[in-house]
Amino acid sequence: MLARTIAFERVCPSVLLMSLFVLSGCGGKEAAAPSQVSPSRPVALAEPKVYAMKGVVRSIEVSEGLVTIRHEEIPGLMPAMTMPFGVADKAMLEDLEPGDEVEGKLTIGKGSSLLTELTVTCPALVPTLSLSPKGGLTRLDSKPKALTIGGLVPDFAMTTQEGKEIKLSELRGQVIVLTFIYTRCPLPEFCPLLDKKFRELAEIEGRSADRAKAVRLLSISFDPEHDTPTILAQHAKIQGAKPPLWTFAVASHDELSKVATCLGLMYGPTPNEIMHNRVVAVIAADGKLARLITGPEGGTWTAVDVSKTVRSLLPNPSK
Ligand SMILES: [Cu+2]
Repeated sequence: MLARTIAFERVCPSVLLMSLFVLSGCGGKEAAAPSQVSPSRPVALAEPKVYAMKGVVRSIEVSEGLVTIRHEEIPGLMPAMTMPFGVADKAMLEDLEPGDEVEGKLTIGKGSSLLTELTVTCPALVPTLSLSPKGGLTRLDSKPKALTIGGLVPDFAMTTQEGKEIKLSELRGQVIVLTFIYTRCPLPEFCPLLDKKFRELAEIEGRSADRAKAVRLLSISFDPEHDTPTILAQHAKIQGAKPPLWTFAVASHDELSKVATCLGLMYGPTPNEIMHNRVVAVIAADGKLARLITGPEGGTWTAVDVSKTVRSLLPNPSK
């Protein structure tokens, strides 16, 4: 696997060409879900011992010299978990991004532990690079501006699982929870996980008829070459999705480009799959962005929590 020690923003063009290959290795490799975050607990050993560590960066505190990593099992030391690590050289943290897959050496000595030789093996999908729907990466001139909370979500057209052409703006009046998926996704932590969370959300929102009418869950496919309305309808049935509360739809790449950048969505094909990140947007009844879930939170958000956001946007929040 290629190593990266500089941020994507500063990647040279030749590295850009290789990046799609690098990205194709990302996705389903995160360590088993940790149930808790525990502080770094040094183990007293007579002689310092060095362990190889692999994981995904969750957060970085450069001034503290700390990086929180959801790491895989470290044989002989500890099971997979999320925990902060101290680093010898704070400069090592400056170019890290949450979501970066990393490798390093963990030295456990007398009453201390230290992370060294930290390298990025697979960069996080950060929105300074755009994955072209036709394949390959396009470098954007500047980091695209994500829509700020309260900004109007740009309109775009899509076709529902019933084959009906609709525009996002036609759904004004309802609180919309929108995500992007493709039905062939092989990575359990990506589209199948988003489907599962939407299923839970649909179950919560569907408990009262009034609430179900006021809310629309939209799973939009970015794979129009495969995800026809018929395939979406089959997929919806498997998911137990009952439109209109939970509707599947598909949009063309041109239409998706109207919202992808401002919602931080990136997707693009590799030989075996479509690489993409996870984005969930909660849109208020007036069409304005109320909440945007991207980055690592794209995989950790809960239906109960998003449902609270939805409830806060309804005219009668007690419903
Ligand atoms: Cu996927």
